[in-house]
Amino acid sequence: MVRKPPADDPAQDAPEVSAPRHAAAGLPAIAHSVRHARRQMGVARGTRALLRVNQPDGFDCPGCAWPEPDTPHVAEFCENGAKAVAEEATLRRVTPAFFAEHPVAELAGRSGYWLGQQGRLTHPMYLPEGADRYEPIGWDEAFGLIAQELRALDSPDEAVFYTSGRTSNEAAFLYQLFARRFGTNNLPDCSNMCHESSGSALTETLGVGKGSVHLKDLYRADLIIVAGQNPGTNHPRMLSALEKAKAAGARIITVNPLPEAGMERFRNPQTARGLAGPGTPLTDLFLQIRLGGDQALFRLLNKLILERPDAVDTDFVREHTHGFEEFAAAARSADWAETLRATGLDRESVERALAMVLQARSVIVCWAMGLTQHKHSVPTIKEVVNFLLLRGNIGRPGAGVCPVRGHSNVQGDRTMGIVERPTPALLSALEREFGFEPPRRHGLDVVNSIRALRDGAVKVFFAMGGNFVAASPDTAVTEAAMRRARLTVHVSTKLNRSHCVTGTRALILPTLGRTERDVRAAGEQFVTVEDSMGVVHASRGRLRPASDQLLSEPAIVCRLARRVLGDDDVVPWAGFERDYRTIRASIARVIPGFEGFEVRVGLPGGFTLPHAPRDARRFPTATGKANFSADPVSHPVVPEGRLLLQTLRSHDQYNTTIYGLDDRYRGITGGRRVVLVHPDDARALGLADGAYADITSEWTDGSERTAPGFRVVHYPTARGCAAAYYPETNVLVPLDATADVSNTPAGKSLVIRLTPGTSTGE
Ligand SMILES: Nc1nc2c(c(=O)[nH]1)N[C@H]1C(S)=C(S)[C@@H](COP(=O)(O)OP(=O)(O)OC[C@H]3O[C@@H](n4cnc5c(=O)[nH]c(N)nc54)[C@H](O)[C@@H]3O)O[C@H]1N2
Ligand SMILES: Nc1nc2c(c(=O)[nH]1)N[C@H]1C(S)=C(S)[C@@H](COP(=O)(O)OP(=O)(O)OC[C@H]3O[C@@H](n4cnc5c(=O)[nH]c(N)nc54)[C@H](O)[C@@H]3O)O[C@H]1N2
Ligand SMILES: [Mo]
Repeated sequence: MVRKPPADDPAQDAPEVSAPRHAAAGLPAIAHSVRHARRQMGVARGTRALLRVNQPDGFDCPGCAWPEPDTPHVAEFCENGAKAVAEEATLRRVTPAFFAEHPVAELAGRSGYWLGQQGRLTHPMYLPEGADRYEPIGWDEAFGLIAQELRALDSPDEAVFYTSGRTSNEAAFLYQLFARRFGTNNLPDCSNMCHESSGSALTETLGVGKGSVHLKDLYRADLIIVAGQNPGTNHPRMLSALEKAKAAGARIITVNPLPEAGMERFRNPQTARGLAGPGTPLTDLFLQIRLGGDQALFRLLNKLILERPDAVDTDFVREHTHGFEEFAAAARSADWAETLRATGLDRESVERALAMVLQARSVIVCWAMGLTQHKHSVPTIKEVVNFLLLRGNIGRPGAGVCPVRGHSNVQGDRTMGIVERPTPALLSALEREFGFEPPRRHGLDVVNSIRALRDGAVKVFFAMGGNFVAASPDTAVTEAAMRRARLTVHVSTKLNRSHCVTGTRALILPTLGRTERDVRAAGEQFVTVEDSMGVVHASRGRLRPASDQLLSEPAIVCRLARRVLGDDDVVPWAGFERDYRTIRASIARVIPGFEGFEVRVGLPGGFTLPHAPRDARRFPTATGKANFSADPVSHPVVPEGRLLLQTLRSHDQYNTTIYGLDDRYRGITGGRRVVLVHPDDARALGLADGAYADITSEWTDGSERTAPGFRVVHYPTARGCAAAYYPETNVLVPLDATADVSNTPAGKSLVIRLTPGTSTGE
């Protein structure tokens, strides 16, 4: 059962529901930004903070990874960027007195929302063995304790080092260096739960696991397909780019089980027309697909393209690709009836989509979690690549793959070597630069780290940011696994659930956020980040730090490394901590594409990393060509009386950080325990709008998991599909329910049944 939270914890199970909206942003978005900023930061700090977001001399928005335009608007942020900044730059504080007042067991009974609302962490805190609450600890003592536990391990592989995607390039580079110098590749990161499927599919087919388009390509595209993504909430500045693309003549197809307001109509708050007028309609064709139907859809489109010989870019296919015949044979056998069943679409919509595809010279496909978090996500994304290769839509202006990344520096962290299966080239470069032999054994990703913790094979868990316990699948299993660790350490800005579900001993190490001034021995420092389109630029914190006890992430890694490895280590940790230019000098020698880093990052707008398929139609794959694939088509099979559930974000959260209880565009306020179901499906199950239901997921091994007390909302989602918010629904996602190849938790296609229940508050 879900325990009713204490009375001063905002109730999350009394949602009120109104009709979904049909447009995003506009004046209400500005009003919400200002309200959040004032509530958390006050007027002066709030204004100062927001005017520095995404400006050349300011900091990179800690929200999403969408790129900045070359000439940013004075207010180059969005409602949700403003909330991300307010959340970090808040004036509220979690001090040692707070921890003295609240035992860990009590904090564990709190909602994630309440924990986050308490404010910024100010002091290093320690939970000794058997103690019931955290107590303050000095930095030196904290590092000493971690060093002692790490040295006591039988093997370096008994430690894991998790990263969330807000970490700067500099911190990420040092962190992977420390893990490898210590002796392990156990570097799971949030990407394992996010775009890993994209990375796997793109590396195999194109040779580079990243997107191949720039902002200017979007403005040049004839057709943009946005599949499995809700930019109105999660990448709001993308709507400005789509608006600009439309003004230049692009058409947009949206593929989604939900009609998301942001893709319907956009009221650009930076223009008068957007503020006062009706806004710009974005979607020209809405394909309301069933969850997990995308591979079947793209396979059928590919068959239809193949049926028109002049529609295929035969020169491109001949010169640049491999595996065409096998792919074409598979695609030709695609079946209309089967595809319509898998997708829930009608024949006319598919034909309209095809007509738009055939009319478009250049096509871009954008996607996010709706494509990456299914069992068959990797073959799905490979089918998208087939679709683009067929008409030569890779490596020319206005065309390409555009996986839209989540965390603001998740792509940069990977580039810096945060990866559990490093390439031999990376390891050799590290060896050349620092003169030690990095471990070659592959390490653990997120799901395998949980298994290893569960089995007692990992004893120290260290997190550079994030909220591992709440973000990971199978909450009960993950929490039990975490409690088996000897030591859990979190480098964090804000209090979260991972601080309350700990190993035998636990540490919280408070750190500077993106918005804050970072002064080291050599003076004020800046850091760098890489956006979703491979552009690297500087980020300079401008605000006074939340406490004078905070250390930057690079400083934390350097001091820990010195404690563990000694002051005479081959890596110049002390120098790195003093002056981040020395870190960048090493990055320039180790990571391809970073030559001349210090100079180029000083250029306006930074610099773009090389991308062989985009720049030169060169494909560094195993075959040396772009690879077509011929995977079998699959889609989730749902037994009678069951639904497919996706776990997704509300408009008022950042992953596990809950900003508020207002999922404005979907018309849901005052609560988060809701399940959106098509009215006809709900009625067939005997569930009226406003009824309460328990959600039970059914897994192939016969096991079941239940989350009780969700208000049923009749909602215009695709038939047979349902939606509910993450992280509350992570209790329903089995640890073993992962995507093939990428091992990403399959949180977007759970077979569930709904049974009448009661509100958990009752
Ligand atoms: N404000 C805010 N911004 C964020 C985040 C946040 O939590 N809040 N999170 C950040 C992170 S880490 C990430 S990864 C991104 C996430 O960005 P999104 O991927 O946009 O986030 P989700 O809420 O998971 O939404 C998934 C979308 O895909 C659709 N979808 C689900 N399953 C399918 C399917 O099978 N097929 C198709 N075609 N569509 C499907 C859903 O209806 C929904 O519109 O956003 C980043 N930005
Ligand atoms: N069921 C389900 N599960 C999912 C998803 C889903 O769609 N459905 N989405 C998955 C995805 S895409 C992702 S990316 C993961 C997210 O997983 P994580 O990245 O682990 O989770 P976040 O909620 O983003 O982490 C928030 C915490 O990060 C810390 N933090 C914030 N800024 C900083 C900083 O600058 N430095 C440091 N050191 N700490 C900071 C704060 O303490 C805050 O509490 O969740 C995944 N889990
Ligand atoms: Mo993500």
